[in-house]
Amino acid sequence: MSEKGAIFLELENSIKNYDKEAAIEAAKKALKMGLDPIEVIEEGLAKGLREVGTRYENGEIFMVELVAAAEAMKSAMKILEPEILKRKSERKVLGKVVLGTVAGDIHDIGKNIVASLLIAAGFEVYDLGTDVPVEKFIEKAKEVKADVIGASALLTTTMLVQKDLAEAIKRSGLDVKYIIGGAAVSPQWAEEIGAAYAQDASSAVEVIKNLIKQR
Ligand code: B1M
Repeated sequence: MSEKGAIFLELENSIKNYDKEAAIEAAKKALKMGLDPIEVIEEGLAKGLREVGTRYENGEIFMVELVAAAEAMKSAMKILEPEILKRKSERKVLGKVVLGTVAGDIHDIGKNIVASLLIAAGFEVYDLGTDVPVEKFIEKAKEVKADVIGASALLTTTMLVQKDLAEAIKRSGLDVKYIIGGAAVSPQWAEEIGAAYAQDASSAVEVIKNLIKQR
């Protein structure tokens, strides 16, 4: 196995073993090797976390392990995020994005990656956090004159809030584009509710750039 493959496996295993210290060490090592932090997340940490999610779904582990894996991932993210932001290249603001995880949903790891990549790409990001009610997205978008609203959802139940938000955006008369994402979401769902869609954080940046071009 290549050195790169080995470190990705180390990252993945640190999450599968719920081992925060190992995750931090592996993230530091990956950066020292000069690896792209996004690749480090997607090819290492996130793979481990999704595997832990599957174990949970199959009843092989309990909530306490799921939480421990998420904490290990978040600790490693703290090492990687400054590196992502350092890559901020463009000086002019590309647009304003109001971002959040919808009401009823507290998953924020993926949403935070989207936020970091958008900032690094030159967007002004207003991250409303998690469990964000529809009205709060609308209020903030009005206040900052946002170009784009982005809503993340990881649960099949909270996906429905993305639809409520689509309807609220229409009612508000705001001239704003809308993008959704998160593990529960499919392109078909996005089409059904009239939103743009991105499968991962890197494509979210590209899709949002294109949405802004259409304005
Ligand atoms: Co939760 N959880 N969880 N969980 N959790 C899932 C989502 C689940 C699929 C696990 C499973 O059973 N297999 C399942 C949902 C089932 C369903 O509805 N279909 C589930 C469940 C059931 C639950 C609880 C209900 C469990 C319980 O209490 N019994 C509970 C819900 C709490 C709530 O929100 N109200 C719960 C709680 C938790 C923790 C708190 C323990 C923790 C979250 C910690 C945190 O985020 N701060 C957690 C975790 C970690 C997961 C899994 C394992 C991993 C999620 C993650 O961070 N992935 C997850 C399993 C899975 O997703 N397969 C699971 C890594 C991350 C990088 O990927 O978030 O997909 P992701 O983000 C990607 C893309 O989706 C995209 O870009 C990101 C980067 O590439 N993206 C966007 C994300 N947002 C975007 C927005 C965009 C565009 C792209 O535009 C705006």
